[in-house]
Amino acid sequence: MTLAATEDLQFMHDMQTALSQTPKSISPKYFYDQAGSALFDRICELPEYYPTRTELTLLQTHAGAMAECMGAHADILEFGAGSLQKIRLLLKAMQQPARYVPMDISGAHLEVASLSLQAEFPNLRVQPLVADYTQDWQLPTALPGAGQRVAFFPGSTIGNFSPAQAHAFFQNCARHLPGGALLLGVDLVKSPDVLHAAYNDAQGVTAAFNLNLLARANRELGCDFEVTQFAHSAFYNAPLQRIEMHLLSLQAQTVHLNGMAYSFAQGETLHTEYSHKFTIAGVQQAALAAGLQAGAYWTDPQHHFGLLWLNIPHTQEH
Ligand code: AVJ
Repeated sequence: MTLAATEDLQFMHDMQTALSQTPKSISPKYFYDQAGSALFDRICELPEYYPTRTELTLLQTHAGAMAECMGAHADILEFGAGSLQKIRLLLKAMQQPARYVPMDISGAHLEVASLSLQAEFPNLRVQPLVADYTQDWQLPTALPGAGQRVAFFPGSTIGNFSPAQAHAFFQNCARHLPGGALLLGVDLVKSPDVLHAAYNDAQGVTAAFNLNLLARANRELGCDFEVTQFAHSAFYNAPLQRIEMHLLSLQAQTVHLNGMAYSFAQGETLHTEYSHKFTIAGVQQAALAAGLQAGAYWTDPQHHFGLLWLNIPHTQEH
């Protein structure tokens, strides 16, 4: 079976599960088909959406210090092959990076990203890895002679995880990267107004991004979502420190998938994303609970975004 077919089956299965549940909920990883990825790129350019440009500025400003933490000949793994812009800033500052392994569920996306990076860094060993970092993963074997293994997880994508999933993710890092480190980008807790605006932009790009999930299900799974009868809903859940995105049914309606009918009551939602917000101390504590040790961190003057260095201890020999 081809990879695309496997991905389709997984989407079909997960959408079926999503529609059968109460409350209805699906993984945000399904936002990122071609149309969704293009919309996400537009989100990153929006005046209200500060995370991307703040993180890029942090990387620009502190790439030297981060490269110093990495040391020479580091073996870099990136979760998601989203933004080559970010890894490029690090690679340029690093001392002879040994290898770059971008990990992504989308093989097509990975290939495009890898080829363009390889062209830019001809001496770098670029080794794409098709895997789902929201599950468990396997790493390629260590490179002989390489330096520290460093995982890079930018964009506050960790905010999509529940606290339990984030814990499992840290544990996987601890297990697979002993003696290495994790460089983690997180969106920080801030004024609810700033957060609300970032997910309810004036141009409606975030709304289009959210609603594209339904259009994608219609295209790929043969669903019959009436896209105009759903509304984008995004709000800050302050006690739980997270933005929640939902698709809100504007009327009572029925959707079909695979010959099965699923009903939505008026006002019922399909939950599509959590985007958790963090404090530096909170991340360090959560990482420590999985055995990772806090190192340096970098934030902007407004404390909108943070990049944290987390050391992974060598496994204890018994
Ligand atoms: C890529 C998951 C970090 O949570 O801010 C942007 C995705 N969702 N606008 C985020 C997103 C709505 C983004 N992450």
